[in-house]
Amino acid sequence: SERMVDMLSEEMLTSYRAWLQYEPIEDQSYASNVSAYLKNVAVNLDCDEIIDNALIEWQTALGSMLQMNSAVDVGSELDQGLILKLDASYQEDTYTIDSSENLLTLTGGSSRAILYGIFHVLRLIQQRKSLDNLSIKETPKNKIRMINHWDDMDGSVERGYAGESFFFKDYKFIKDRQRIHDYARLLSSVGINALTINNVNVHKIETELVTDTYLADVKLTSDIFNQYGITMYLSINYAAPIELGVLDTADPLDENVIAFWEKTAKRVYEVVPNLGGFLVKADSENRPGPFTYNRDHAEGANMLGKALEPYGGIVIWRCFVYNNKQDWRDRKTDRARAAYDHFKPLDGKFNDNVVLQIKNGPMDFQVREPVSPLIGELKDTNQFLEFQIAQEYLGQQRHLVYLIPQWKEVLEFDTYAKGKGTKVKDIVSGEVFDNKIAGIVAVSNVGIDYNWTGHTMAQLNLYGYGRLIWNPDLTAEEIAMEWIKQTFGHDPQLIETIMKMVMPSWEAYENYTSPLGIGWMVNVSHHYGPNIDGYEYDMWGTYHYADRNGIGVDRTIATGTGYTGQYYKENQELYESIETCPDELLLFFHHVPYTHVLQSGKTVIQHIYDTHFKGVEQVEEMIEHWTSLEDKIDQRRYQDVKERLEHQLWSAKEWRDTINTYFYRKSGIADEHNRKIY
Ligand code: GCW
Repeated sequence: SERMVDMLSEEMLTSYRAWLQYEPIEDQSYASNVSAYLKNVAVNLDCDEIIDNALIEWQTALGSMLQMNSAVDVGSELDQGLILKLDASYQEDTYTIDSSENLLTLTGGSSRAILYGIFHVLRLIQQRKSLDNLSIKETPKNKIRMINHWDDMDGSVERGYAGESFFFKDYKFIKDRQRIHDYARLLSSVGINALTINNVNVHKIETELVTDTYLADVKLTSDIFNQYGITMYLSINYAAPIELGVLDTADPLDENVIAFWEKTAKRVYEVVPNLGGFLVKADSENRPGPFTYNRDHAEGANMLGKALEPYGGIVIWRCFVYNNKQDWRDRKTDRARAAYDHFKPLDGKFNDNVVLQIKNGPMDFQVREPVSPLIGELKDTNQFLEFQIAQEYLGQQRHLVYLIPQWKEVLEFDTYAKGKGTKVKDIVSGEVFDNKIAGIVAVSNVGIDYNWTGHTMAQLNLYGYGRLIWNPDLTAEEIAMEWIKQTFGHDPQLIETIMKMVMPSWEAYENYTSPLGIGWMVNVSHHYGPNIDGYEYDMWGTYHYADRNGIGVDRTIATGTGYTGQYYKENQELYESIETCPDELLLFFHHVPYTHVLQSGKTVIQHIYDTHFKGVEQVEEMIEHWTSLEDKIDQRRYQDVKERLEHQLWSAKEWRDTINTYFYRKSGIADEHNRKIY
């Protein structure tokens, strides 16, 4: 039967190849310099499917870039070319690349490390870097580097902005698995080694993923990922015993429930022995959980942990637990407090194979939030940090927003958990508290669109996510630069121009949307476009408290919700005081009059006006930059980005005008520069 990929035109395939373009190398002197290293491959290790895939990648890439056929030999000695070998003393994902006199040696701690090393060399070549005198040693900072899909089996993707699922359609697994295979290549090329394929909101049919109805398909999918060194996990329904009609309770301490999960785990691992484990969203946004039975989350998670233990599986338990029915009159309940309030008291109570998954901020992937205070407070509990590559609140992949700068701020944040310099990146990597299981996960931004991510530029966020969590010390500039060269080529003007577009894009988005850390102000439920009072007057219960006098949420200990008290002293003091609280988070922590003067010297109201005019100008500049590249980019990708930029400009203006007029009319204070405000 015809594969979906075969139906893509050559033009679409260019988009589809993303950063694995392997464009023919035109620079002849570079080509001849590197060729000697590439002519032969000597494989001095036992081959498996991962190594096979690495070699296929190698040959495909070199065929395309250099029109050369790199001959593979098992067990031979070489004086020119690439030697692959394993070193048992290396960590699993560690590899080294050394070169001298036309000999390139790639040594890995495992087959997967060899695959990563192959991609590393190809990345160097795609960037036209020299292969002379290499002495590279790479060990990823994070052991688990994961993607979460929010795909449902009807084919839809919750918060998906790049078309439908390429795993499921009409409650079946899609038979054409080429797409999954190519996805696995993309992910492993940037070091991703784990993923879930189904939504954390597990509905009726998806509950059956752990049953014989679907297990054979789960296995087939898991195998494809395994062949690229990626371990697959499943999101499960906490209420599965009820949902599947087996029991009338899901109480984690009930014997029958325990037996149900033991039996389920046994069967799952019989069919899918390499499954990584389960991901669970419980007691959150109307999902069932242990609270129903007056049990705590440790009791809930540990019950599942025990069931998976015999098979080496792990339970990933999300901390996105909050009361979404907060009444506006109740000024003490604070959604921002919830993760900490629920999970801090349980520190040390979780099994060894349970890990808590914590969103980067206390709310929900807003353009600007402080770092979750729970990170650094769990001293005796495994944890994952959760980002969102899908741009749910950041323009839904219709706006160009480069997310790495935002994530870097999170990773570099000093929690002071063990004194000065206890950064988030060292906590989530497991180093600070010596965790057995540790890492970073993010919500996927891909779908069945021919370019994977809807917006071509959103490919950069997927690429960058992988690179950043492998090595958080890479700069946002380095990552963008690598991606541009591999995706669009080497023209210096092109590189410089795209850099000017992507680097300020997060700031631009923040400028024309919600100011000073207040967040939200989006349309309820679909979360696109401005609606300042959307959530304010909704029963979901997320507030900004703007009135004619002022705006902001008082989260201080002194007069507010006490949220600042969840931070270590240094940060607590920083945020508690209106004098020291950073401008960009002021309204997250304080309720102030519009005339309040920021550290920047501007009043809050003038800041709102200025940033909103500026944000729109920044998008206009992006468009100018992009149109200057028309001759340097293939039409498909050029048009794809151009259309979205034009929409972004329209949307940015809508934001600007909606926000400006709202606050002008609420405050009655005019713009100092007398610009047009409706
Ligand atoms: O960001 C919110 C989304 C929900 C999502 C939830 C979560 C999967 O609006 O769509 O549900 O977070 O993270 O669980």
